[in-house]
Amino acid sequence: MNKQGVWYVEEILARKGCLERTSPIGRRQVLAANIDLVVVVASIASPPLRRGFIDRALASADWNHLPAALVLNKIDLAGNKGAASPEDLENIYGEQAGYTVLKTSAITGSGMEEFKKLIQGKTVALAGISAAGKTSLIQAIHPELNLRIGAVNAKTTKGKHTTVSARLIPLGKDTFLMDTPGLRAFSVDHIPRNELKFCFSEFDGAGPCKFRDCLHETEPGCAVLKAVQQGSIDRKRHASYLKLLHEENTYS
Ligand SMILES: Nc1nc2c(ncn2[C@@H]2O[C@H](COP(=O)(O)OP(=O)(O)OP(=O)(O)O)[C@@H](O)[C@H]2O)c(=O)[nH]1
Ligand SMILES: [Mg+2]
Ligand SMILES: [Zn+2]
Repeated sequence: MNKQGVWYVEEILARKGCLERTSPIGRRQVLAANIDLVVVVASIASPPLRRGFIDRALASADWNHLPAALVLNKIDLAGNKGAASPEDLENIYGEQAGYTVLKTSAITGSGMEEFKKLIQGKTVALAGISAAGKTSLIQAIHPELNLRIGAVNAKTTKGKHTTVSARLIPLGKDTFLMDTPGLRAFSVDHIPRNELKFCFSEFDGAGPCKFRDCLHETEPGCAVLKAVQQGSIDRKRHASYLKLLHEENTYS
């Protein structure tokens, strides 16, 4: 209140933890607000794992200083033809990039105790492409919820976009899980070009580059490029970074 006795807004508090993307029409879009943790859900097969999607979602969370974890779902399909290797992904996203990586199966129940522990006491947004198994994971925790679960199109191996709107589901006293519709695209055009490199946490550990403003592209004396060559930073992660760095208003 000022001296004249008029109320005015002193401060607008920043929304706690927002997950954002750039929408297909080029606007910044809040996918989930007031969350403590983003869990990127990816199925190791059926639909095939999309590394690009994972990297975008993780980068977006990072840019908003939001903790993120990766859940590799459908672990029961490991070893099947075309399935991604959970061990490789644990090494890349866990050991190298420092994220919590869990392996789950909503069908067999494998890894569900770890998943429950991860989300305990938090408000969590699930993000992933259609049919990764987001709703199935919630349903596995609370079978009585009777949520709609879709199938995978046998021909295209794509999901059918079963969940159509975001929904916050209370699980116990202080745990909330936000189920979200499967995303086709996760553009991060809203992240400034020169800040993208901070959204790939393993780049930090590579040591200083010769130039302080190094973009880790082709610069001489780049510690990140050296780490990629030596194998301590995954080549595909670096390729994802370069793709984001060079894309302008393209949505994939
Ligand atoms: N084999 C296997 N299938 C699973 C697993 N989790 C989910 N599924 C199947 O994957 C399909 C899609 O599951 P949903 O839970 O609807 O996927 P979603 O991520 O919520 O999909 P959208 O709502 O479209 O975004 C269903 O046929 C599930 O039965 C799993 O751990 N293993
Ligand atoms: Mg769903
Ligand atoms: Zn560099």
